Amino acid sequence: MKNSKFNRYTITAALPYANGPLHIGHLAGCYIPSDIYVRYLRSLGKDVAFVCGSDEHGVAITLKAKKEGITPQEVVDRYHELMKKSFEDFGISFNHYSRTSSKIHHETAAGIFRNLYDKGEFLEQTTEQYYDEEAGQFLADRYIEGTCPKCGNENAYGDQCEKCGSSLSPTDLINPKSKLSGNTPILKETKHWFLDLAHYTDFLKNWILIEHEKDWKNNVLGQCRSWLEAGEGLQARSMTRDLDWGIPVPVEGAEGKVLYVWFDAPIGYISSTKEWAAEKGIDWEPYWKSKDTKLVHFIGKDNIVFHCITFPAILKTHGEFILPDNVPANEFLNLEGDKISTSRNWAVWLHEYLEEFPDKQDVLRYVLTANAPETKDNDFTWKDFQSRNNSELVAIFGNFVNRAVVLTHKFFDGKVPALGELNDLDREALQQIKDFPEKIAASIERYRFREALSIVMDFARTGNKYLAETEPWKTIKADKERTGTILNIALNIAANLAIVAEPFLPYTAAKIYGMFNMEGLVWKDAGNADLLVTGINVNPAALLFEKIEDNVVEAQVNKLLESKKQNELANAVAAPMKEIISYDDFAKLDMRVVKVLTAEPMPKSKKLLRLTVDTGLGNKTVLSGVAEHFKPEDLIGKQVVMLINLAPRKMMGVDSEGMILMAEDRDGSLKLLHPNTSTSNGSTIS
Ligand code: B3M
Ligand code: ZN
Repeated sequence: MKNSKFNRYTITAALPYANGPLHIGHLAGCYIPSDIYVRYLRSLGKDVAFVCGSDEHGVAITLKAKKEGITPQEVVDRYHELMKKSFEDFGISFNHYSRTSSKIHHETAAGIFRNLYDKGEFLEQTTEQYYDEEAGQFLADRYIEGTCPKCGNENAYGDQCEKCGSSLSPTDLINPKSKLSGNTPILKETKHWFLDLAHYTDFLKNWILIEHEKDWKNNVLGQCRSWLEAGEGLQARSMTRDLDWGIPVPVEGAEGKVLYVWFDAPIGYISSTKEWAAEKGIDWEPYWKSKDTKLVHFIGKDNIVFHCITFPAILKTHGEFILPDNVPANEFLNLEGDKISTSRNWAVWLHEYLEEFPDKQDVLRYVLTANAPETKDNDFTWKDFQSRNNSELVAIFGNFVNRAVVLTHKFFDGKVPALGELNDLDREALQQIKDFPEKIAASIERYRFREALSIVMDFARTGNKYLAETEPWKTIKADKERTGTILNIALNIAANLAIVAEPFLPYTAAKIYGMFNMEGLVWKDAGNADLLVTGINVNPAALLFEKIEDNVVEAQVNKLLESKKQNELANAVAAPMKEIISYDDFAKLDMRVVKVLTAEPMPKSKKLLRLTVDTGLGNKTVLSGVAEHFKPEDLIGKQVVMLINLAPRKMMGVDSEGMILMAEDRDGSLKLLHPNTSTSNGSTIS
């Protein structure tokens, strides 16, 4: 980046929908990668605007409001604050975090729509759209679900299939169903404003597939290629919706209609920049309009079409804006082998993580980067989290820094010792201090954060190896000066390590800076072996990482499994009804309230309990297959329901003279049926 043609950087991270808390998939998808990149740029001293904000429009919000029985405004107010706080808590260092319900955003988005409208860019078309007659509403985007015509996913949305990434129109869906009523919708005419994307094909092909063929990621190019080269070509897409939540369409004859959320949301990056610049008292325009500004959009793979096709088409038509230099999209992160899902509560929520692992932000940042879904979907597991913490952060990174600092205190009273005569090992270590930062920078600049982080760890390994080979704990006995040289070099490796680790592990870097009293160091200082000058004080070693025990991660896995179970229960369907019977069939059953007098396990049986019950007509013996569900004392003295005229059946040499009736819950557990007040034994049930 030394001879970069750019003087300014506008870095955006996708605006998360304000319809739920943030989870690890969000962090891994775009917020950690963008934060690493931005911290690196800032460390280089670059002029950066890192902007984001809550996406507060669209059906994602109105559906959530309906589900919770609150207003869309209440939904976005609640989650905007929660998300903003989670970002801060994890050190995602936005310059500005805005929201699309803000006035400045409404004005900016409406202004851009109007600009395109005045240029005659929209096709005004009356088409047939799906309409839910029961709800009295058109079904935009996520109000409708059906089968994806491209991949067969049965839960594709009206605007997009999250499984294969295809962008869709509601009428593309096979077997469409309204999310409001579950009904099959009807088609009804309505007027909308369409962006004729076909008209941009040549420009997009040239810009993406030729100009950026070499520097964009393969997963991004691949998706773009499939849209741009698809047989039917790019389709016109409606930029307006029949909804009552969003930015009103700023033209006549559009009452009751709002801008499509994917029209306004990317413009949120611009509004957020405007708001930031206004607060700082600077001009926002160079960040979006100067050719020497590098614009980079960090997103997840389901957002590729909107950032590579639609938004650039809008920016290009408007004419004043720059286009993104890159759109580094990540694939998806799964959790313990299953797709992360808010509605199924299959997620690690950021606010909950921090409750259980306070001060371990960097551990999560580390694991999510080391295992980032950069080129393919990846899986987060708690086992991997534990082992990366224990065998990488603790055993390699933490151990190295700790040894350098502790030995300096032990042998040199906490003062950086002088560098004496050098041997080959020393010279090699000094060379590594020079080389590592450049290698790490090269990977960051190519958006290869996983690779960059693994080189950071190699740097820490180099430090450990150097100490193991030079053995300062041995040399101290005979040669204090030699020991001083070793620790001087080790401390300088640690100081360099802090600088290059800072974009990835900002909290850890701050602790190391604190130990070395070296606030204010930046990337250009890295590569120097004299960051810590002879004689300066090093503070006592601070704890960087600590071991995570098995029971801690097991508890996390159990929490997930429990939530999966609860969710399955909530969604399980009751057993289907048996065939209809006549009253006479029913009247044959003699069911009574009986009292359990004794209960004892049947010898040699795991399942059976032997009960004596008072039926009001005398005592009966019943063998009941409930030993795995109840202990004898759970039953003794209880009134329960029994079928007393069931033909006796011999089991294990004992006649069972009836059957105790119970409810079997959806999870297979058994529940006793009691009369709700005390009832005479032998009362009939009919
Ligand atoms: N809110 C979609 C999402 O969270 C959307 C991103 C907008 S970026 C301008 O996947
Ligand atoms: Zn699909």
